[in-house]
Parts: sequence; structure tokens; C-alpha cells
Amino acid sequence: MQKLPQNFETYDEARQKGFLRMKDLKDSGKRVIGTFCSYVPLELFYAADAVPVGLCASSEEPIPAAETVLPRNICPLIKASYGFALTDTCPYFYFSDLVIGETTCDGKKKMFELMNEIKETYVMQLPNGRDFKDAIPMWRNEIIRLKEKLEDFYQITITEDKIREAIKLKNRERDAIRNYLELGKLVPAALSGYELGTKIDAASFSFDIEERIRNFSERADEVLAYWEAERKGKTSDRPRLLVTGCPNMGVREKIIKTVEELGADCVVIDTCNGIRTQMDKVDENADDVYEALARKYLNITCSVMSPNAPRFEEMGRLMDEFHVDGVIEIILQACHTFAVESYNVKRFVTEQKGRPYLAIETDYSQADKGQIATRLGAFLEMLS
Ligand code: BJ8
Repeated sequence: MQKLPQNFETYDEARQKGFLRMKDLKDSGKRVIGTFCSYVPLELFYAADAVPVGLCASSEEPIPAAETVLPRNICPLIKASYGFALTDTCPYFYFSDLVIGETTCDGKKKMFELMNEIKETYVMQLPNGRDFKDAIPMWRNEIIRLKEKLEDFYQITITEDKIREAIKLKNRERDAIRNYLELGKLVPAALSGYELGTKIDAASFSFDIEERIRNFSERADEVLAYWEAERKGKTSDRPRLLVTGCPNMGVREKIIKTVEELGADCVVIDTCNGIRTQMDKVDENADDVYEALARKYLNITCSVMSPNAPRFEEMGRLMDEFHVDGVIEIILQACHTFAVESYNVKRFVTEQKGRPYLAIETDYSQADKGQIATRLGAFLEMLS
């Protein structure tokens, strides 16, 4: 598999470097909007000449502070995100003019009420499902409501032409990211799942979208050239894994990196910080830009949707196209939607696809690192 590139940045290094870029942006008068969830249509921020920055946190550091307000038994992503805001230790939260939340899971939506006391947090009302008649019109209305909020907040007008331009720009970025992620289809594996995931998350701290597009395209060319010269036609006995479940930036080292060190290749990361959000594009030719955005974003296959059949269709397709031997699901502790849906994921993977499945429930601490490594080792033995 291709080694990490020389200029490879870990997630923490990229986050750290992004602080200065963000400060420069703010000093130059740029608008900055903090976001949490993949359902939020980023195109509207670009159309408002603002840069979005993801605020989902992955560190255990601010969790004790968060637990002075929030209950202990909610997901670490929620606690860490709120903890950073409460202790004023996240420069991205600090520099955000406005925070955009959404009613995905219960913990997050109630946390946003408290976050709003620290910084204005506008909450989009996400439908719980996508299969009922009013789902698209409801989400379309919410997208228009967000556009109006931005217009009011910044005292600007966001035209449909600006939104169309932003749709084309984001689609170009999706193409570049998807081309890079689809290198995971190559047999034997061309690059590590650790790189795939880290690069996507790290990119969210580079705020120039054209630079991100260039960066993904260049890395994809480099990896493909390496694979054709060094790997094509060779065999490998390393099992190929699909990783699914919750966003994994806070647990990537102890799960994805560890399983790869133990001898597997994570060839596709089917999560919000992986391929899940990059598959569909927004229809650039639709008459109604708001409906086009609503259709793309409501199609994201997060477990907060009920029912969630597209998640299984998508997972099946990815398992086939990426030649997957087994599936690991990462569930952040107390994430009820992914935890409950894991029963159906297990049935789908084992009964319909005939492959082994392993669910790992964890948080951001290092306490279970050894136990996780042992379980991953046992899982790989099953696959060999
Ligand atoms: S679209 S995955 S980014 S909600 S892990 S906070 S669901 S209790 S992060 Fe997510 Fe949007 Fe879905 Fe993606 Fe709640 Fe679960 Fe915590 Fe979660």
C-alpha cells in the first residue's frame, strides 16, 4: 500500500495549522459559520460569501467541563463539542459569527439550546424520515428559512444565481473527493483507510475550496501512478474492510489505524467523514435550486432517518464495488440511532452479504485501546 505522503498532516496537526488560517481570514473580514452536521447545505454559506467550518469535536479534553452541565451518558461527540464552546478553547467556535445546528439526534438538538446561551445557534428542523410525502417540501422550506436567516444576519441578499454558482463549485469538490476515495476499489489496496479518513477531515481546516480540489486531485494522481507502477497485478492476503457507523475522527487511531497495523486494509469509510456524503451531487440543472439541495441532502444515509433503507442499498453497493471481506461498525457510546440500527446492519452484512461483522462501541478515552486491539485481532483471524 502507498506510504503516507511526506507532507501528510495528522488530524490534530491540520486542526492546529488551520487556527492561523482562520485568524487571517477573520482579520481580512471574511464571514465564518460554524456547522455540525452533514445535512446542512454548505452551498448556502458559499453563496453568502462565507466559509463554513465543522465544529464536531473529537477530543476527550473538554469532556469533564461539559459534564458539569450535560449528563455523562450522552455521546462523546456532543460532550466534546459543547465542552469546547463552554471553556472557550476552540478557535473555530470562537471565530464563528453564527453556529448552525440541526435536529438530528436528541442529544445534539437539546445541547444546541444550551450552546445558544454561549453563541447564537440557529437550528434547522430536520425531518425524521425521507419517505413521506412532505419530507422534501419540509426540508426545502427549512433550507429557504436558513437562507433568510443568513440574509437577515449579514444584511445581504443571496441570489439564486449565487446559489447555482455554489452548487457547481461544491459539485466539483465532490467529484475530486470521490475520485480520491474511489481509489479504495483498487486491488490490491492502493492506500490506507487511515489516510483516506484523515485527509477528508484535515481538508475541513483548509478554507480555500479550490485549494482543496487541487489537493485531492494531485494526491489521487500520485496514488494511482504508484499503484500502476508498484502494485498492479500483485496479490495480497490482507482482508479488505468497510468501516461504517458514527463519525470516527475521535477514535480513528485506536480502531482504523490499529486494524491496519494488524494486517487489514480499510478500503472504504462509509460514514459522514468518509464516502457517505460525497456520493450524490446536487442537480445543477434543476429549475428549483432549493428543491435540488433538499433532494441531495435529505438522501444522506445517517441512522437518524427512519426508516433508513437507502443506507443498506448503499452499503451493499459499496461492499461489492470495493471488494469488501468484512465490516466494522463504530458506535460512539450512547449514540442510540446507530446502536439500534446496528442490529439490522449486522443482519444485512452477515445474512444478505455473507460477510463477518464487528460492532465496536467506544468513546474518546484511551482506556479500551488494548481491549479493542484484541477484538480486532480476533476479527481478522475469522477473516483469514
Ligand atoms: S448526518 S452521522 S454528522 S448526525 S454520534 S451526535 S448521531 S449521538 S454525529 Fe452525525 Fe449528521 Fe448523522 Fe452525519 Fe448524535 Fe450519534 Fe453522537 Fe452523532
